[in-house]
Amino acid sequence: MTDVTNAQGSVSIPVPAGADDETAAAVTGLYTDGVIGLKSAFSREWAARLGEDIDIAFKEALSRPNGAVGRGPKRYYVEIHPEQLRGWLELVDHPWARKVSEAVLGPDYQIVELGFDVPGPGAMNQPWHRDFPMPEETRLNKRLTSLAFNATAVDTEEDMGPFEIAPGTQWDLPDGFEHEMFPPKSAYDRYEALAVRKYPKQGDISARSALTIHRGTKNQSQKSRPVLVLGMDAPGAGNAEHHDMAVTKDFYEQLPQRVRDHLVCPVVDELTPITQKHSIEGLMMGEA
Ligand SMILES: O=C(O)CCC(=O)C(=O)O
Ligand SMILES: [Fe+2]
Repeated sequence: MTDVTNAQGSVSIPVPAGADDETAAAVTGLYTDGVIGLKSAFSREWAARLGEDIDIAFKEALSRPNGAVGRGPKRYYVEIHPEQLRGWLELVDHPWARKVSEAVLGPDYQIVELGFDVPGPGAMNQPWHRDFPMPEETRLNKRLTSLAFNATAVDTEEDMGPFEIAPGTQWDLPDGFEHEMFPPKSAYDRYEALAVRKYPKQGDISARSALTIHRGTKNQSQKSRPVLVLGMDAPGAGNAEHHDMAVTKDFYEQLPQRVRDHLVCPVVDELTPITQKHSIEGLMMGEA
């Protein structure tokens, strides 16, 4: 194991024994920067289809009470079921996604969340944040217990309010953080100095620790920038209980066993549209 030293001390990088170069680079990237990417993981057509499916799910969610949660002005988050995306199986079964999940979270990693963010025209800078409080296993033992994969539905352009992330800050202790997720304004200079803006294109995917401090920035264009979020947990990480994802029996039966092995959600006769719970993020980022 190699060690990396950062503001919080030393963190050893748990590259699994016998890992190939791609896996070693991925684990190293997630333990150092806290974010990694794979260009052209899918075709542009795949991403365009993702955009169409998000569009349908977004309209459906906006049509009912609490179908979408506001995460700041003109910015929404919607949680959906796997069957609402034609490309879900290809995404969770992508060799890179499988490899990265297994190397960081172990062979029994769990698929726990599916949703999308839609920052629309007029969306503002979000407060710098992590998506949930740092778990004890991360604080005490410097181990990541979850990952968020992102897939953009559109090519990201400068005026669309790109996603911004501060590499290395997944290890930041939540000193003075509101709700253990939102660093104090006095720390913003540091995050801004570290910040990297991401410009993924259709077909690109990324993986990050949701603890790495990040924000969506101000969308000055007339276009929205829909992005898919796929959440993976190590067993026991506890994020599944915050989500309502489910699959139907028919859908489940058609999945390869290697995908079923990572599904911990209920298998049901009929899907219920997901109602978004009132979240601290919604509150802190300003209701839309
Ligand atoms: O704008 C993005 O890409 C991410 C938004 C985000 O981080 C959030 O809503 O938690
Ligand atoms: Fe976030």
